[in-house]
Amino acid sequence: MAKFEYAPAPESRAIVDLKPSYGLFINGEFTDSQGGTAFKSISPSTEEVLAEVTSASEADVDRAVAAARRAFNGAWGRMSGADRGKYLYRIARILQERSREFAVLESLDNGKPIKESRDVDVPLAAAHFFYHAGWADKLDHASLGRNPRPHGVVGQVIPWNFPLLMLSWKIAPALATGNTVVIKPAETTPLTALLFAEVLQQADLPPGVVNIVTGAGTTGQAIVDHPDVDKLAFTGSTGVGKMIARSIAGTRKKATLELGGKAANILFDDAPIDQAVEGIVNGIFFNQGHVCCAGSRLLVQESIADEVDQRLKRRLATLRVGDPLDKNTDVGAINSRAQLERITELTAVGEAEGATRWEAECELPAKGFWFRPTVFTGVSQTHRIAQEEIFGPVLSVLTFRTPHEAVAKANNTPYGLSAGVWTEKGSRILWMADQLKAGVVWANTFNKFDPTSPFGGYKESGYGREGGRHGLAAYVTTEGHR
Ligand code: TAP
Repeated sequence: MAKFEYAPAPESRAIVDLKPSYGLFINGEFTDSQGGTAFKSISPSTEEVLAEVTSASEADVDRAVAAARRAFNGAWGRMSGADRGKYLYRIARILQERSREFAVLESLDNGKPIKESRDVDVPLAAAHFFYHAGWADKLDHASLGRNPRPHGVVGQVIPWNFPLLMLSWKIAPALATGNTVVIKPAETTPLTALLFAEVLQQADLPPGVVNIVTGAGTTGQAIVDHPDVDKLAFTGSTGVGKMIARSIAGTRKKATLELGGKAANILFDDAPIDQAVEGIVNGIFFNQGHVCCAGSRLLVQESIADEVDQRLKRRLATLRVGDPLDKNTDVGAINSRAQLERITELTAVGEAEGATRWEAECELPAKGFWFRPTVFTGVSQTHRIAQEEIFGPVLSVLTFRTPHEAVAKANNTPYGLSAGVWTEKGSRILWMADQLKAGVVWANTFNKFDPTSPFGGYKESGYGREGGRHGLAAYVTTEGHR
């Protein structure tokens, strides 16, 4: 098939005004660290240093928690829900006004294509603030229980795959319910969180309501271990989630954990195949596969396996991999060298274990961290690439004959975050959704997100829900549930 050539269509980065270095955002202002060190945030697509960022020390985390506590005991704690809502609306509108700036910065720091940061991450981040703004004065009517009240100071730790969006998932419900926040963005993607601090200043949010401390795992651990944090919200790997669960066991701290996944995207022989192929591509190659709910295992009914294989590979050959700021780019850079090494290692294991590897033919840029869209066929259930989260643009294909076999294979993983079902038959969709042990089941679509819809996992994918009324519930305590 002839491949169209595209002229480059780069988005200008002039809109982003990066400072050479950033402090910590504590009590409404940027401050220097007390005893912390500095680290560099680089662009994964060019390895260029974007800015120097502070690694917060335990003393810094302590200052941030103290500022959050003062704000909670002060004006914020006494504020009406209607007034809190006004701040959330203001933040949402400023995010919309500055959306291009956020999209460009997110693509620079994370490596994701601008069309994703522009059309998915930033609009959804604003939508989360709009949605939760609406709840702030209606909590008594949200069926959360009698007299819902905030926990107090909330500690939040987020990953690098959707930096601004995960920050919004965390901060918007916390503020709507009247809590105050100390949040740590991931080490490799701190820059949109620091730009968000400017939005908070612009919105005149009272000092200390949101504190942003940058750093690595030790900074996250300091938040988790701080005795004056009432609730924790974490998104990231199952390994770190388990450590957090262990370290708060026996304390009064509440926690929600949103961890990894190994979702099955299940394709029946009556499904519209071209539409399903788009859904498979979106399911695993969206955001370079750095998605906890990615459809990383394709379960395809045996009778159509060859046809799907051909159509899928033909479609993958048209994906454009490269400069994240180019508006034509479909697949951007892998977020870090460490993640690239993990993907490289696991895919080598896939070959060694006997699966057949196929890679899209494409030229990769000379600098930066890149990985070709990859498909493994002949995968069996025991292969590590069928069991472990690769968190990259790699699809493992398995086959099945009957719906029962599909369910058994789909559920045969320690995870349970999401799943997809492709079939024309409505009754089968309902039956499958009932059988699948997954927090979200998409039918004839994949990777759809909305702030009104609760998201979360079963088994090692964590506990608690984010989004919707269920997400609000995690941020309040009600009478009889202290
Ligand atoms: P994690 O290490 O779990 O990172 C998530 C967040 O936790 C980051 O902010 C991280 O800081 C912080 N953190 C690390 N150690 C901590 C500790 N002991 N206490 C408190 N916070 C801590 O994930 P990762 O290393 O970025 O990625 C590793 C694997 O996790 C990936 O390959 C992928 O499989 C999975 N992952 C899953 C998700 C989702 S959404 N489920 C997201 C990202 C990664 P640093 O950034 O500084 O390490």
